[in-house]
Amino acid sequence: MATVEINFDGIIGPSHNYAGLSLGNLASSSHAGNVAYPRAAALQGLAKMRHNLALGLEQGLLLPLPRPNAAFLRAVGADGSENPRLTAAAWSASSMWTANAATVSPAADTADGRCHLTAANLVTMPHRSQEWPDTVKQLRLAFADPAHFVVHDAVPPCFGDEGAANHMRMGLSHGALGLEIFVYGTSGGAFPARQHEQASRAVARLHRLDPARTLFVEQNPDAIAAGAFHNDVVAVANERVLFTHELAFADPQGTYTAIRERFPEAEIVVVPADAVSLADAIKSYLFNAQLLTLPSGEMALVIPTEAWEHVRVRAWLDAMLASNGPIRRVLPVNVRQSMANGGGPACLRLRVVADPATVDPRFLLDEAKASRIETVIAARWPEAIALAEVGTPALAERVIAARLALLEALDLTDLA
Ligand code: SUG
Repeated sequence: MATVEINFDGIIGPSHNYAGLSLGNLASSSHAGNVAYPRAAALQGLAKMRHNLALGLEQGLLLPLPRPNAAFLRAVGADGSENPRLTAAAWSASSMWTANAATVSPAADTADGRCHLTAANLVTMPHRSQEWPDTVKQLRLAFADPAHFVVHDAVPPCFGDEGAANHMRMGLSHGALGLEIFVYGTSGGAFPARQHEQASRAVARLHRLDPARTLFVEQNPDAIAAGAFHNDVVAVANERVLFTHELAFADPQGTYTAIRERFPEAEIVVVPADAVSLADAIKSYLFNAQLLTLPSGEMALVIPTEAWEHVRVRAWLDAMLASNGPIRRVLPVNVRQSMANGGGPACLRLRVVADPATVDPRFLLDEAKASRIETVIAARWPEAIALAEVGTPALAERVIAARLALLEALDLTDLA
């Protein structure tokens, strides 16, 4: 099979909860302390994967990381009872947001003609900073073929790196030479700027990208301050199209010009702030969408139902669909459990351009496997988790056994 885009969604783990761990992520803070529904959450995520499969697209999966993370608790000298936030960090199911697992450069862009993946260190948030060693282990299994893939360790923790959430790629097609756009933050007012410019530059060097086809762009500090803790909350690109909020970048016109100079075929769809304010964009997650090329060649935007139901966002989408723009379809999906932690459809997936035959088939999804996963989730994932239960031995036992049952069902006990 030819090179295609494969979206690898993170299966939402059995310890999914609302601990409010992410300063600057307004949904995370505002839902802190709510009861979470891990089973419903994982089934919503699975339904999104099936939705994309049914569109005729290649779909991959990544497994939840081991939680509670005993190694993390040991490393901070805690047994899990002293500090509720440390306990919650060790229990977080945040690896579901695989857009933060790594940055990916397809083979067409790299000097050695292999697809490069660099795990993200996620150092800004303690609960996320512990993900990368297990992420690397998983990526090295999924993308083990050295003729086609290189998996790099995370860049040093002095430079925060949040992976593909701050990386966009444009090109005539997925398999063609692309323009890679890295978006970094310098300040975000009261909120942290999570992506360091030097992390982006290190990843570009490690991936052996052509400097003439690489751009480094500053995120608008006002966007971070308004709650766009990752660039993918305010912009998304796919092939020829960049779909962006007017206030996404520190220098919007300079950014568009730089893109057009390097990629004249670029079509930039800008949503003006007077139609959809930054606050509306962040609340609805309009841009945290999967902009997909369907087998017909048409582009579709997979958005959260929150965006579809938002009056001003809906008005803008209706006008866009009525115009002759490059995005021809809008497809709402329900990922409400993830959304309440600030993770929309785009956060839940890592895009990899590759020939599926070169990927470990255990990480590729089809209907039969989706049914197997569904059975395990329905039987083993806790129905509800209240924050007070996080850290308890009974729940730990349940969460560990649930993940193990999934690994067994997928023949992936190498990750146990
Ligand atoms: O890192 N939320 C995640 C959401 C990640 C979204 N990803 C992208 N935009 N690509 C984060 O802030 C919340 C956890 C909690 O509050 O319990 C959390 O980690």
